[in-house]
Amino acid sequence: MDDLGQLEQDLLQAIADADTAAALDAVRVAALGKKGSISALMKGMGALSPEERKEKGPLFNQLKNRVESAIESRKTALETAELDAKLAGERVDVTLPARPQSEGRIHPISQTMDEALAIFGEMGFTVAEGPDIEDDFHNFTALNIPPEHPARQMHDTFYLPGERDGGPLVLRTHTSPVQVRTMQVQKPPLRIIAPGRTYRSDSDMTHTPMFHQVEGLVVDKSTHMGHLKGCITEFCRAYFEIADLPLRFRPSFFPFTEPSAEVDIGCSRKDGGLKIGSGGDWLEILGCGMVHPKVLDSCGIDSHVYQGFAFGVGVERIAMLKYGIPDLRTFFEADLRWLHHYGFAALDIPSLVGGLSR
Ligand code: 2NL
Repeated sequence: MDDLGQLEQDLLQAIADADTAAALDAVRVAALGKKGSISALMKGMGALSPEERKEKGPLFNQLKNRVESAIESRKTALETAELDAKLAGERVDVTLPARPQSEGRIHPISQTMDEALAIFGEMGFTVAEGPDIEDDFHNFTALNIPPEHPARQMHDTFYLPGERDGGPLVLRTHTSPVQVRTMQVQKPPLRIIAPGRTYRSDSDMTHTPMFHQVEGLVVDKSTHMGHLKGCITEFCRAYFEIADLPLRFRPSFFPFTEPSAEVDIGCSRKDGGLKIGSGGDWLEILGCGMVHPKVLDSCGIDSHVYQGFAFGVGVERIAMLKYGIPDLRTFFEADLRWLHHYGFAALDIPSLVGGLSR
């Protein structure tokens, strides 16, 4: 083999042996760089005779072209191999189980309020809201609970520093003041529901200092007790999901309604257990009545033209009954294990959330 053939063979072997981009570049520099072996051949042409130049020139050029294209294809091969190795290392294993996602829960109080609001919403009620900090007038006086009235003591009120309109500030003891405010600014017909937090200075097995109420108010020219009974009956049957749930309206007393009633639903009590529905036993679940004419007048509604009914439901109580929560105080202990057990999924669409795990 002549020198040129030997040089080509050595270079092609070196190119094939180069296993990194850097090693290949070193071969390129050694052959085609300023001081490279092929560059030296090219430079040496000047010293040749015209005949020799005519013979060797094309050979040198062909050698140079073959080496260049060998380097180019080796470079492509190395880049492809490098990318393949990188992709193999980064491969996503689609068979791995998904990482667990922590999922929040709807608190049973929120769930129960949402359900109640949905039912009253269907009946045409709109939601009204008001401040937790109230004044004496809206919480008591407008509701026919004058100063020194025993109901003020009954309500175990939290009083706050400061006063408004000559009376003390209080944490509202019921959501009725929301309805008072609505009557002051809207003219009948009214059909509102007032959900929210309420406060009484009372704490034992069956009382927490903060609790929730959903109150309702309907005022129109000819609203009567039949409307009250129909509305409450509809609500109880829809909420407890028992179409023939028995109801009983018992005479009672509230300063803000006349007549007043307490409502019992049918249930059965057997060996410590309680089942809502028919069964001959009764369970008190809410209070209601026809709005006292004095309350309408205090709120700027002419009691000679308008009459109405109102009701108040304890949210904790109806939540405990429907969802079998035995202890009132657990609602507000912020125990995540409790919330996981008694809470509700925000998006209860099994096909989209949680997959086969639920
Ligand atoms: C109960 C009793 C009740 C009302 C709330 C009310 C509101 C206005 C006027 C008249 Cl603005 N009444 N609310 C009426 C009767 C009963 O709640 O035991 N709730 C847990």
